[in-house]
Amino acid sequence: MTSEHGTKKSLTSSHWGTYRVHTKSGKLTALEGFERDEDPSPIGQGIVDVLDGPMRIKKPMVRRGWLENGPGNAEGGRGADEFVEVSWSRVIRLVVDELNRVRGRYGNQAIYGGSYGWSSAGRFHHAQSQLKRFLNSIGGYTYSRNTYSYAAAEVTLPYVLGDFYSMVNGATSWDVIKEYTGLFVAFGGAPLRNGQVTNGGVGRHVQQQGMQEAAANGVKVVNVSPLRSDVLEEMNADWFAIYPGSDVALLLGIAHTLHEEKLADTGFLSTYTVGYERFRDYFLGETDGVVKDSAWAERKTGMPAARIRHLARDMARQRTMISVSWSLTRQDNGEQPYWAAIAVASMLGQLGLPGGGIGFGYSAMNAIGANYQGIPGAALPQGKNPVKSFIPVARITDLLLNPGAQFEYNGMTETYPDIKLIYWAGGNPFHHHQDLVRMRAAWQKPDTVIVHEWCWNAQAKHADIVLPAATFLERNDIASSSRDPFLIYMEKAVEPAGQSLSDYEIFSKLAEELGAREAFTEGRDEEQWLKVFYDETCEKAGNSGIDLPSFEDFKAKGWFENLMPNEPQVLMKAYREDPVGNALRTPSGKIEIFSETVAGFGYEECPGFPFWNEPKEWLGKENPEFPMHLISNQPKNKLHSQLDHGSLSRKSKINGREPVVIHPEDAKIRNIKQNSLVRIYNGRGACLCSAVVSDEVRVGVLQLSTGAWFDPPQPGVLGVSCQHGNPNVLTRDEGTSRLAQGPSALSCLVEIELYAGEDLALGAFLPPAISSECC
Ligand SMILES: Nc1nc2c(c(=O)[nH]1)N[C@H]1C(S)=C(S)[C@@H](COP(=O)(O)OP(=O)(O)OC[C@H]3O[C@@H](n4cnc5c(=O)[nH]c(N)nc54)[C@H](O)[C@@H]3O)O[C@H]1N2
Ligand SMILES: Nc1nc2c(c(=O)[nH]1)N[C@H]1C(S)=C(S)[C@@H](COP(=O)(O)OP(=O)(O)OC[C@H]3O[C@@H](n4cnc5c(=O)[nH]c(N)nc54)[C@H](O)[C@@H]3O)O[C@H]1N2
Ligand SMILES: [Mo]
Repeated sequence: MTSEHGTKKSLTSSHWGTYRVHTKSGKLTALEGFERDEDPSPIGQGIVDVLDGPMRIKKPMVRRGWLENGPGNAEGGRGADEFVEVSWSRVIRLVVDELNRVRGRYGNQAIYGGSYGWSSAGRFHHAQSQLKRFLNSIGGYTYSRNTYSYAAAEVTLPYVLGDFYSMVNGATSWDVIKEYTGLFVAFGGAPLRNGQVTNGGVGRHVQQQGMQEAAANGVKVVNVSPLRSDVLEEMNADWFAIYPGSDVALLLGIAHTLHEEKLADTGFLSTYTVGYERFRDYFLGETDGVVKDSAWAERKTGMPAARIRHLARDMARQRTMISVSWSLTRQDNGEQPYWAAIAVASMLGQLGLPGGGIGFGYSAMNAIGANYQGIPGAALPQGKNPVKSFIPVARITDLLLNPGAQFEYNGMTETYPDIKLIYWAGGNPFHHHQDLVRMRAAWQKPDTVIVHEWCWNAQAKHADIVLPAATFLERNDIASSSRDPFLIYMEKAVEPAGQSLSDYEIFSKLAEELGAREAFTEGRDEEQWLKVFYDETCEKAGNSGIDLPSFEDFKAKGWFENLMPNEPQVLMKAYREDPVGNALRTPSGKIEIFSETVAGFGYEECPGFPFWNEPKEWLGKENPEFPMHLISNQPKNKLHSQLDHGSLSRKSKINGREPVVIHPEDAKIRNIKQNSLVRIYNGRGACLCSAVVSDEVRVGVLQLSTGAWFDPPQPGVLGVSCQHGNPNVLTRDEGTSRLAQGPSALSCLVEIELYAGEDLALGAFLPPAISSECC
């Protein structure tokens, strides 16, 4: 946009939205919601005060212990030692020599490059892709599979519905729901706060409007969740505040009622599914002698049997959409809730009908339930990884602690390699991983940890070598994402702070020294890559009938909107219309309520049909020591840990600490008041938080968002593992089951008390001690 009074307003995009970037005299002053977005997210503004603030990493940094003693077990030095500023030429030499040493002595599989994380939007500067392309250009790395978001579903759904991603992205759109749906049953709710983001960028936010229109059209909503605020207030949801982790039991109780009352659609079941009998025999108790009727489900969920039966009848009586939030997968046996929901939706027989059936995570992101034809973007080719060793992504600590040990995953038995070097760019395991005390100890073991970061979060503080990365505001890129009508040119708004460089420039320098410059760069700079990306985008768009302007015109305007008419979207419509011609990609071509393949793996916790396992930690049994269930869900004011140090997130803290929501009854018996400083603890760790007393959580449940930067106190302080409120010092680090080995953070019991220990000064938003290299 044109300059006026020395200010400039270029366009940029982020996972949380598209913004006009205001700068004055080369400094960032504001991020303003994109004029074409009617519901922009406030998250963007959070970067303004920190882009060039004291937490910015402006020079290459090396941990003193590593610099002086060389590579090796850090023995507690990672996350404790001071850092030494070094020059780019020095640090490039150090990284190159270390990569060569590790590759030469142990082979490339000793490098862990799984590097999970969201990094930033922009097709080209996607940090994780950059890292993987770089590592592949020098012989590969041990990689990771699946996500933290919904690993259990990524592994299970291909067996049940033939595919996962098309089922998520193909969600029936809100415009169809508002017309056709009578009842919207939301397991885990449909939290608007999560709908602020989509990976890859958002040009137009649609969730709020979708939900408001559905509410205005009289769609009834049931919120099955421990948290009332998981559904927009104006949807007036009927709140089913079940015990966390008991959704499968509720679904079994519903299935049993549907069967008993002859409400199951037997025609649908026989035409479109296989294996229903196995599931039926199970809920009737014929397989294990336990009848899973509504009375049984009452004992498991804490919901009255009559309400469960009533819900089942309500679901059968009208067009019903079942939404299962992604959170249901991030728990012990997280493979089962989706499978059970698919089985119940099959019994209702409405899959493929407008407004009926199932949806995987409405409002988990802005894209779910949107009906735009996205503009298919280009992606950085990552090359070929000759290394075959991998882990299910959430097994990182096990990998570091148990080299040579075997693990089971998705019908396979694999071996953990011995990792000597961790290389991470664009993710934060000190945010995303569970049982951080255990992970922090394991993190000391490798010889070297290299991280690209732009701010001094816990991930940077726990590295040996920190390479200062430029942010999305400091480079040019192109953004597009699924189910969003916009293609955005992300114009560089300010110069990179200090000596920071884009991940691409960093890897280009390293590749040069390692003799891989051509393989990594193909002789292109940023501008040339963007042109290649744009040409590819034009070609793909052209195939879908979308005519893009020239690159120059696109850049000058900053955005392109796909104005093609939006087809109302109905999940599994094609399959319903022609189950033979449009067979699913399962062995039978049908919905597999029983999967022979999964049964063949022989995992007793996963017998091949939707199955109830009692979670290892939940409220359905007496827990005298740790009687509260901790829900660590997504934060409203940021994406994960990103911008926790920014103004918006810091405004939401109470006395500098992350708020934890506690029910008035639970607060009263512990003498906890509004804003009390509290300590949440279990056998794995403890964190300090500030209390918010509210009945928006069910009794027995605590809600503490993820995202507070991990802040371990000084050595010697007992009984506190994080003084700022990171829930991952409390969560379990165990796979969902042997099938998916996904994270199970949401199955977590704790106790909470008033904090009576010593006064602790927060360190999360202070940089580490830094000295310049001298003499
Ligand atoms: N207890 C609990 N834990 C959870 C979850 C939960 O529900 N409960 N949810 C899980 C889920 S679903 C997810 S997806 C994960 C998210 O975990 P992550 O994706 O790892 O979290 P982020 O904070 O988004 O990490 C992105 C990092 O990339 C950095 N970054 C941004 N842009 C760039 C760039 O251009 N270059 C480089 N080099 N770095 C950049 C940011 O500063 C940040 O440190 O957390 C998981 N953890
Ligand atoms: N603002 C913002 N938006 C985000 C993110 C973010 O960090 N910030 N992260 C993004 C990412 S990476 C992802 S994967 C998605 C995640 O999307 P989700 O997985 O849907 O998000 P959560 O907020 O973790 O969980 C939603 C709700 O599930 C409920 N819940 C938890 N356990 C149970 C249970 O056992 N049973 C039932 N019935 N309900 C339960 C909780 O009350 C919680 O509020 O969000 C995305 N959107
Ligand atoms: Mo996620």
